[in-house]
Amino acid sequence: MEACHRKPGTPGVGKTTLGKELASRSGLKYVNVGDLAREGQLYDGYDEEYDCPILDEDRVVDELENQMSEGGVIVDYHGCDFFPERWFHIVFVLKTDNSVLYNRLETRGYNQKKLKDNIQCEIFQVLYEEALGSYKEEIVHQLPSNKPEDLEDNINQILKWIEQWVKDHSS
Ligand code: DAT
Repeated sequence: MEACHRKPGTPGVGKTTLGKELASRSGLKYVNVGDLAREGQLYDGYDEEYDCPILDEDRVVDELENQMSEGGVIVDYHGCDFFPERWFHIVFVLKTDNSVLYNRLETRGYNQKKLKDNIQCEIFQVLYEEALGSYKEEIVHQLPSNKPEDLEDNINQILKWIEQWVKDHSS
């Protein structure tokens, strides 16, 4: 079950797949905020309409603060406006075509309302706008996530970026 983030998110675009694979190939740590919240019960009530617990954003931030200050963490979540801006050097928003996304979510057994809300969210690019509103425009990147080749391309592109970042920041 996914935690609600005030508004519907876009699960199923491939965040976890990309995040985990990237972590294993880069050596960075991977944190799944949904899992973290579930394990620590970092919730603040229950959303009856969306049929899922409501994320306690302040507690999530407190929980992550120490390791985020240390650095080298890949954070996987469908929202980003409640994280401190200083935590991130780069933000990726995955984009999946609606037809592809619909099939993935249907496979997960989402009900019609949840399907519709999630697809709608993708149509309006809510999360991309949220990222642009929360971080400097130049660090926010949209990546296609429709087919396995996209995954491979994205990983290679991000690995290159990490390598460059490390070079630029080593003295
Ligand atoms: P999310 O973490 O965003 O909810 P996921 O990583 O669990 O998404 O992926 C959802 C499903 O889509 C899963 O069955 C794996 C598949 N998938 C992920 N990235 C893909 C890609 N680039 N091409 C094809 N399928 C992909």
